[in-house]
Order: sequence, then C-alpha cells, then structure tokens
Amino acid sequence: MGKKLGEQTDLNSRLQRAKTARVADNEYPPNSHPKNQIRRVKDVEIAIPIVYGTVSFWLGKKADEYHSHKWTVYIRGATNEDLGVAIKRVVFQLHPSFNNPTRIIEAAPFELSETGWGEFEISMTIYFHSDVAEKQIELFHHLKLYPEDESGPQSTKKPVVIESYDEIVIAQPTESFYLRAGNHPAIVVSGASTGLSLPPPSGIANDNFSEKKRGDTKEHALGQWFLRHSEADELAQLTAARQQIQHHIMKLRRQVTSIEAEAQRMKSNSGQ
Ligand code: SLL
Repeated sequence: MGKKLGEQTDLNSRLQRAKTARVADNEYPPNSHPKNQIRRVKDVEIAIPIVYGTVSFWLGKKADEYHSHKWTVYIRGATNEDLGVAIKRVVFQLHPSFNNPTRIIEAAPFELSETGWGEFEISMTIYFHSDVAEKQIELFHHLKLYPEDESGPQSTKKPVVIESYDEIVIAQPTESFYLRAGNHPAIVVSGASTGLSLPPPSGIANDNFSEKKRGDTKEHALGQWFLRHSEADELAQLTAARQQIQHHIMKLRRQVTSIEAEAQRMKSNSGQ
C-alpha cells in the first residue's frame, strides 16, 4: 500500500500530502476538536480500495449536435462495495457548459449521468463522515467519449470505459471509525490494534432491498462494463480471509473464557 496504483492519477502522493498535513491542528474537520476527543488507533492502517471513471455510450440515431453521447461518472468500491461507510458526499465538478455544473451526491452510489458532446476533465471531491476525521480529497478523471481507434465505426452498444484504481489510505484511524467500519467489506485493515478488538462481521443483511436503495454497485445497470482490477480482487480475498480469522479468534476467546470459568468453579468446589 502506498505505492502508486492508479494509471491516471497521482492520488497516493496527494494522500501522502494529506497525511502529513493532518498533523497540523487546523486540518481536523469541524466537530472533531478538541483533539483529545479523538482517540486514534496506533499501529493500524485502513485502506479503502476505490475505482473511479466513466462509461460513455454513443447515442447513434438519437444523437444531436449537443448531445452525441450519454455518459456516467462514478466512484465505486473496487469490488463494488458500498463506499457510504466512509464517504459522506462527493461533489462532481463538470465543464461550465453544463447547467448547474457543480453536482453534489449525498449518498452511495456516488455517480451521475449526463448527455453531452465533448470530452473534459471532471473533478471529484470526496468528503468523509465526521468520525473518519479526514480532510476531503480531490480526484480528477478525463471523460472520454470516443474510442482510441477512431477508424472503426462508433457503436451504440459498446461503451468507452476508462477507470482508475486507487486506495484511500488512513493511517491511525480514529477509534470510533475503526470500531464502526473495520469489518465492513469496503474497508481493508492492516496492522493489529493492541487492546481493541473489532466486533464480529455483521452478515451484511440486504434483506430489505426493495425498500432501501442500495449503496453498493454489485448489481449496477452498467456492471457488465466495469473493469476488473487485479489489485482489487486480491484485496477482497484478503479482507474475506481476515474476517474469517477474526471470527475464529472470537470463537476461541469465548471457549477460553468458558473453560476458565469451569476451571475456577472446580477449583472453588475442591477447596471446600
Ligand atoms: C472540448 N474542451 O472542446 C472541451 C469542452 C465541453 C462539453 C467540452 C455540454 C453539454 C450540454 C458538453 O458536453 N460540454 O450543453 O448539455 O471538447
């Protein structure tokens, strides 16, 4: 972690700067002062693997001069997990030729769709929940409408997809964020906290699909076009393994406690 994985951006070096900057008092988000109210978990690092990019379809017969393509820009969990666990809001800044070019998305999935005619750079500012206690970060993505090989005919069926993989790294997370989110599938924890153990992973209950809009992108309408990122797959496997181990440790701890209690009982009985 910490190595540059994105093909297009320099997120990690920006995060590195953010990490360094965080040491300064005035870098803490509102409500997190005084500083001693946030206990940070030493020796633990949290990574949130993300993918951001655009999927763009040519409109074919439906195209007009100003609306030749329909596109979607998004930030998603790298294995399509719900990023709402850490991210509160994403502000997408579009080209000034769009109506209301500043678009604020207040809940996962963090995405928006538009129609247009030209390519430009989209900026995305990610704001975190207050217990994450991290400054916002800004990412940039170049919207691409036209395929690299422009000799062939454009297709309305096959979109142009450009994605970048990266990781949001949080060194020494706050205790409250670590305890709240450490077992969430969008989160990868490395290092071990001495003294703080995570609650067992809650079986991400998604029974109430129909009533609740889902924040993950596992069954997204554009899902078939999302790219696979090998780093993301590896991390997802590690997370699953870590959760299994956590589960096992909890089970063993319970067994130890009950054996100890039994031993204590036998000891006090035989002492009588
Ligand atoms: C270009 N520098 O010249 C770029 C600018 C702007 C694209 C592209 C607006 C659509 C709308 C739109 O697509 N702007 O008016 O709704 O290629």
